Amino acid sequence: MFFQKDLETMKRVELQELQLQKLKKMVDYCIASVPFYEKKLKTAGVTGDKIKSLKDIEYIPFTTKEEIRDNYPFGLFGAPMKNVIRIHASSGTTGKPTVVGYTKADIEVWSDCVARILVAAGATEDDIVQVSFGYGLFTGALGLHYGLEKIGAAVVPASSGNSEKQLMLMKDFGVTGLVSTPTYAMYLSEFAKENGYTIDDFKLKTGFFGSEGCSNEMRSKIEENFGLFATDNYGMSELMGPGLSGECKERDGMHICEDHFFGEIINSQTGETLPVGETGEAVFTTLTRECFPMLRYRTKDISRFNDEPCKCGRTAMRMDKIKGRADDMLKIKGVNVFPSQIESVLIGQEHIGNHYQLVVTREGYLDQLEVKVELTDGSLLESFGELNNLQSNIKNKLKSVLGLDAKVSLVQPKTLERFQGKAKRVLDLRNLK
Ligand code: DLL
Repeated sequence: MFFQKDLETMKRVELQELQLQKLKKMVDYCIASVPFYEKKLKTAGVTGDKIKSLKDIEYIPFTTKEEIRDNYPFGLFGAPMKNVIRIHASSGTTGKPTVVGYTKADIEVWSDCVARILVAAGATEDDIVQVSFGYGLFTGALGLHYGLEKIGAAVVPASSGNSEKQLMLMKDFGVTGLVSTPTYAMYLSEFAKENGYTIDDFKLKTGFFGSEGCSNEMRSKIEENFGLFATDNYGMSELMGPGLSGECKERDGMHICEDHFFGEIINSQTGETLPVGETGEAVFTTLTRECFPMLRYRTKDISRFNDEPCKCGRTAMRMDKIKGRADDMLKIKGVNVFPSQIESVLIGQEHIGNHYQLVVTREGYLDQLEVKVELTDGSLLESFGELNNLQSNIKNKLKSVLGLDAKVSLVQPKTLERFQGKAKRVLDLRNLK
């Protein structure tokens, strides 16, 4: 099933020609409507007609999050306020949020993109879908909401929090689809068990999870707990929000809405563009956005593109699950470590739960990684032998995956923090910055 079949199955050469035409227009649009870009492109000597092929995009300088912040709040808007109909913002961990705006046409494109990924994942107009992302400035909830309405599904805008009520609605309304972060879905599924619900109380079929990474191991657990089929979808507020890419039922990469976004993979350190198939930082250029056009925006998210045909018939390039963020990648004793690698070791391990925390410290000149994991059964803490075995088992597995020694701390069940939005699992206490 497709939402916009012609666009989703377009021949790649035609798609690339369409991208080129849109890119040329976008460059001229940016020059005409955003003084920041006018200056930048002038310095680089780039105009729409100088772009003769998609490769010429490399003449355009990158745009960074810092530049968005420097133009807070509306400095990068390409549309006058009278044409802006929505404003979102991402909180960020420090300082002012990044603010993004949408015209009427932007909201249309956004909902189309989200509708595409929902249909690709199996959603239909018969579905009743609970949106358990927090409604507000965050793009996740309203983004999914509009996409769901576009396909005619019944939306239950539950927002996040109040897990008792979430489960009650899910059961009483016969909810068939769940939109949330994978962490919250995991938490809800455990909370359901603890509160006496069984899998038969729910009619869930599909989980549309996104906004943070999730290992395949963790996803399988959620699927098992809730009896659903889950897909991953990706996006970021600076580039519209959810809907940039999403998995189809083949689950072999997330199809990028390439007629609206042109993607590149670059070497994060050198800025050099890498060939399709190599892993690096994803960079996207919006091809149609009016209010918040972005040229070569550096996402800091690490992925890999794949332009091989997909069994589902969609021709759009796929991107691998996000491996981590260039700035989340931990460098421990000189070794590059992504939290996702640790998660894949932990989830599925017997006797331990699904919540963990990574604490990085520096003692003298030496980095230490502590992996805190919850036991599923607290009584194990009384058996030194068993505890020791479990600890060294995890330690060895981590060593073989990461290539470094980590301290493994097994803690009492339900003592680590739970999250209703994106999880914050890394505590880096090294003060390196
Ligand atoms: O999280 C947009 C979104 C909402 C996507 C709902 C999918 C579903 P931000 O809050 O701006 O926007 O955060 C963007 O979240 O740069 C990634 O690091 C991370 N992220 C988003 N989706 C995924 C995913 C939304 N599927 C940042 N896997 C991005 C891994 C993801 N990381």
